[in-house]
Amino acid sequence: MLIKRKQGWELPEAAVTPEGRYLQRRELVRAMGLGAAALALPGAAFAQGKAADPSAGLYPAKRNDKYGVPTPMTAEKQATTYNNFYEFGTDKSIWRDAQKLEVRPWTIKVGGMVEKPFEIGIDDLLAKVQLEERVYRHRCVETWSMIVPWSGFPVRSLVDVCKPLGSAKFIVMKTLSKPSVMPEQRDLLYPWPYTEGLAMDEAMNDLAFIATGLYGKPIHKQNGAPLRLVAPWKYGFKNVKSIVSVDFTDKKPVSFWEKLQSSEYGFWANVNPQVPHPRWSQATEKPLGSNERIPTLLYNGYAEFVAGLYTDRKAEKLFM
Ligand SMILES: Nc1nc2c(c(=O)[nH]1)N[C@H]1C(S)=C(S)[C@@H](COP(=O)(O)O)O[C@H]1N2
Ligand SMILES: [Mo]
Repeated sequence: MLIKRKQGWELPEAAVTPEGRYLQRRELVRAMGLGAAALALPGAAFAQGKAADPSAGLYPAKRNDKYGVPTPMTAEKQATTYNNFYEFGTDKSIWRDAQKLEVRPWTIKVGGMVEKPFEIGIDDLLAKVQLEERVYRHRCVETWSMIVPWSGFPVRSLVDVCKPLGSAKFIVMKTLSKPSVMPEQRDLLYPWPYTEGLAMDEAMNDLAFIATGLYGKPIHKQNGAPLRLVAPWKYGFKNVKSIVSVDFTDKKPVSFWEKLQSSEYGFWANVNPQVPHPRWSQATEKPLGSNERIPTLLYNGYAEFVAGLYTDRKAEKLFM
């Protein structure tokens, strides 16, 4: 069921902006002599860092607990200050630098094997889908893990908006290319832009999710604003951040890490504690903020929902 909800920018401004900032902005706008007309352009003001996220009013979304609510939840501070986002740097402390990413305006280009290629703005996309919150496990191939509340919508809803041809077999998503803001993109040893994909039956599985929010708010830039993939039964690197293109194809795509090092990272990348990485064991993991390692679960604990996707793919390297 599709429900047209009010966009952030349709709400009275005071409802989405902390009062202090609301007043400040009014003063600022008045000082600039722009008056009421400028107040009607929160998207532009947001792009200049002067307004709340225009989608802020959509969060928090109602929680869907159909796939469980794993515990303990990782602290927001941990999940938003320990990140992998190589475009901004190869260590885990890129969160400050990632604030330079401008997430409005933000356009997603849809192409490949679709009825008709098109572009859609993030806020128009948000108006077409039903947002919900899901608490998912996340398991990085490096063996750290977390449990966080994403808000967003099933990948299937994105597919419905895109209208792929029946002959499409894979969905491919790419991160923004913008070396002026993402300095590591100048390092040509990496196959930028960051690219990931899912087989269509994986994409249509209800567990596959597009996150646009985190901890009941618009998703943080360091976590992949304004939209990122979340496939919780796979290693974290599948979860491509800050998506600007969605393509459909009948050829298996080669993803970023696979292109870089195919002996260590593959396309399927399903979590399996019994299949070690060539350089380390995958048997256990360290939750962010904890000092103890815990056992890693097959398909990261989601086998009952996704194992069936792979019964006819036994010949493939499903776990790397
Ligand atoms: N564009 C892009 N997406 C990315 C990455 C990246 O470096 N660039 N890192 C991946 C990896 S390895 C992980 S574990 C997760 C980390 O997500 P988080 O920082 O929100 O925890 O993002 C994934 N998506
Ligand atoms: Mo990762």
